[in-house]
Amino acid sequence: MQFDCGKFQLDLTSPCVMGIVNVTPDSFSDGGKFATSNLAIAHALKLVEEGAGILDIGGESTRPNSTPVSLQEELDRVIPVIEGLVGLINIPISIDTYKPQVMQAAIAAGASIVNDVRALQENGALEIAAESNVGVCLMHMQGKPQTMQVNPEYQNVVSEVQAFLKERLQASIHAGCRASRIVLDPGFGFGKTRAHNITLIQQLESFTCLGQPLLVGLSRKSVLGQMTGNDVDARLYASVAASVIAAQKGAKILRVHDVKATVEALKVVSALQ
Ligand code: 7PM
Repeated sequence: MQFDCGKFQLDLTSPCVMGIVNVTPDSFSDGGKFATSNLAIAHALKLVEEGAGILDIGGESTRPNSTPVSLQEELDRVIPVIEGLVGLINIPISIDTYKPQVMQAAIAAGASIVNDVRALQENGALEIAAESNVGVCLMHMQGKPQTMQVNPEYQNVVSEVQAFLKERLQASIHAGCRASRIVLDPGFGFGKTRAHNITLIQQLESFTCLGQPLLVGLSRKSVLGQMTGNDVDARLYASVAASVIAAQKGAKILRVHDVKATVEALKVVSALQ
């Protein structure tokens, strides 16, 4: 089980932790662009030390319920961080964006993975992914970030999410992305109720029939808040439990905020499996 992303070939025999680096002025400082970039880079280096196998850099445009970020603002946030990190680390950098222009600039700056919550559906995104040799994460989302949590509905959430991912996988391969460059993600919390999220976790193993490595992002998400009653800043233990369960059900990449705790827990999972 190997994931080809740019110059990297990740061995996914044992699960890999993708550390989240949010580059948002409020999440790091109230200072200027330079201070924000430097704090994000310092945080990213800490996640590498803690054992991250991938860093996922995001300028917030993919977050549910967030005020949209302009193209220029997103570029100003993420590109300096990628440029600053690329010479310092030896693991793939992922760009969390759905905007083709951001993908292109990020790849030029040294990103090796495109993590797209819209699964390359924006005009031009498929072509950019195909023309480079980056890895791609295709994620499922129902609806648009602003309204997707209003009243998500499915006849059968598992088969509908799988059918969507299968279609996007085929479209990506048809556009010229080799299958070894593609990972799939059910998109927890993106147009899903608590019951939908739980069903998807319980039946995660059935997604392995799509033949691609699975990426799971449950870290600090509201479904874990609903289960524990905890606010977002107190969901560490719940997040680790969710990553462990996801790994046992076949997830190969765990997208998390808390890298050290997750890496340690997954070492135990690997040793005992
Ligand atoms: C508010 C709510 C802020 C949710 C941020 C989020 C995923 C992702 C995100 C995921 C992939 C977060 C999310 N979630 N990309 N980007 N999979 N591939 O928790 O589950 O970071 S944004």
